[in-house]
Amino acid sequence: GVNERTFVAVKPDGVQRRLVGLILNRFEQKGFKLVGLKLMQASEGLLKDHYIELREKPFYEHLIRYMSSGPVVAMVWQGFNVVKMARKMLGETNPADSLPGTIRGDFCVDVSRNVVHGSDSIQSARREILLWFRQDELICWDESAEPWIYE
Ligand code: DAT
Ligand code: MG
Repeated sequence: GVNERTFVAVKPDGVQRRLVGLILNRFEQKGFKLVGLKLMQASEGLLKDHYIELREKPFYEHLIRYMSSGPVVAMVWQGFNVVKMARKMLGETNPADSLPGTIRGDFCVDVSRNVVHGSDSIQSARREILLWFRQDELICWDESAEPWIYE
């Protein structure tokens, strides 16, 4: 429904490469509503928890080091089908498999420098939003454009 939310983060490479505005822009232009946004240096503990499902992977430690190598921009977007749509807008995990027009397809080439994160399911979105944001950091607001975005 329109109350669906997802967690998206611009990774340290995206911040360093000044892609934050552009990534925000894509989600805004699509018609999703921004309900949470912050620049932060993620702790190793937070990142290990965030990527807990990948703890057995050979690239896990490397991934945690990359994700803690600089600030990230954490955001929560709300809208119809936003979890699935955000993943589509990101492209495939490996930028080599990502179509032009997707964020990863347009802005990166290396799987371990893939610029952006997006929750992969409604359950992960719920878990990740709770992990990254306090309740009072999520803002419920009426968007004036809503009748032009939804019938
Ligand atoms: P996604 O970020 O598309 O949800 P994932 O959850 O499988 O992908 O993996 C999390 C991140 O880990 C991914 O964005 C980049 C990194 N990663 C995934 N597979 C990798 C691999 N084979 N080598 C290096 N890093 C990898
Ligand atoms: Mg994932």
